[in-house]
Amino acid sequence: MDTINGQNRTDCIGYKDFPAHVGETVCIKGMIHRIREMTGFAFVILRTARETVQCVYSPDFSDYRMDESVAEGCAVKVTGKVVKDETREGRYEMQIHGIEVLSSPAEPMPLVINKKQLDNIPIDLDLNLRPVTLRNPKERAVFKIQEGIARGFREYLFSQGFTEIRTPKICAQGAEGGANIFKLDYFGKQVFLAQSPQFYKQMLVPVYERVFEVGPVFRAEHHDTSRHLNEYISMDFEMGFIDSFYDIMNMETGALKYIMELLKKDYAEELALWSAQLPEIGDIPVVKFMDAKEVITKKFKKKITDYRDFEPEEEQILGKWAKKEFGSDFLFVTHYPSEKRPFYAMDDPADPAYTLSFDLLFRGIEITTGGQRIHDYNEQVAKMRARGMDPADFESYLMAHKYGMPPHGGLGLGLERITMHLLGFKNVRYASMFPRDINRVTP
Ligand code: AMO
Repeated sequence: MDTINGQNRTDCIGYKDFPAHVGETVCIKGMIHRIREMTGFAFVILRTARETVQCVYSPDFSDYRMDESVAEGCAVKVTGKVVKDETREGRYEMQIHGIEVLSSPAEPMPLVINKKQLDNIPIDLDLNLRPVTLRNPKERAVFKIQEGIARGFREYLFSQGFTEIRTPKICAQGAEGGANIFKLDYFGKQVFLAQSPQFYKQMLVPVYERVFEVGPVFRAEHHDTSRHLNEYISMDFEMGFIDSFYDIMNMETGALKYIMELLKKDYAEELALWSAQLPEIGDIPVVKFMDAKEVITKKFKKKITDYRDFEPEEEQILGKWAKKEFGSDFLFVTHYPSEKRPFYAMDDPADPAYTLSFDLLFRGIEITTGGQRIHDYNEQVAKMRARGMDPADFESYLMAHKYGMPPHGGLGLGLERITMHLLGFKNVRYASMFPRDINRVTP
């Protein structure tokens, strides 16, 4: 390998290049995933960035003789001839002429990673061994699919004139209220880890009109639940000059349609490993919060104990209802009670007890919160005061309102939550590469 103008050049090719090199001698690099000894020959399965590649060793192919230094877990460069795989239509393999071992593992694998899927191991063991368990192609596929979701979100918003932003994660104030905020000692001063990029994305609306961010946010969740992480990836956008919060719901619908198309096109193999069913997205049904509560009591005969928010079981009921009634995996619920929404949410002028806000449920779990925000300075200050907040603590945020901002709104979509429900996981931790929960900060 030599370096020209800062670019690495290697004579090796990838599996995708195999069809163009049939009959030629080439090389490929990868990790030895599996060795299957047969009588008189052996399969050496290489794990490359995205594929597993079948290489066949036989003394008939060349003078090269494979020995014990070639073992599972080795990083290798394999040289050989590309041929069509006679047993599998449309697949190619390599007849080995030589293997150069680039590095060898110090110890054997702590568990079997080279089967179709990991054995049924406890979640804690899986997560403790993530640097290894992720090498299993089915496990690896989760985060390739997740890449596709974030990529789709990004690509769609670029196509709609959004600007990508990166905002601070060390903040002077919490944006979402509540007790689930991490406090941090900052050279003797108390600061906080960002619960969301809410303030910054709003501040940037008068600058760029439409902004988005895909980045980590932090929530000090005190309970161990199957749907909460202490650090998760939030996909946020904020847009100016909206006519109503329905503009935001439309933008999200467009983004979700684009994401599903992209997954279908570019991530089919990974989805197949999980037998994942992509949702069809047409017009997503919309129901008002109080009407949804009525559906739960009247149609499902469940007694409501809290009229300010949904219990997880109620969301599941609504998920089933949306599927049965509208054939939709998604449901927008709008007009949440003001009491349960943050201070920046705009109240509905028609009934200020409710907000111009929404959640999106996907297969019965909340994946998005969004809505219209207060843009008027005096209105925002008044709402803060009514909640016992001191506007002086939010001076830099309120600068945006003070010096003028357009009607605007936006949303936050939890990347792990959508991944979890797309792949049918029971626990959100499976959808986080290196999850952080109340008991876990490693790996
Ligand atoms: P909210 O707090 O509802 O809204 O969060 C938005 C979305 O983020 C996901 N989410 C979580 N995912 C994993 N673990 C958690 N602990 C967790 N908490 C939330 C959910 C949720 O729907 N600023 C607003 C958004 C906005 O209005 O723009 C906000 O953060 O998918």
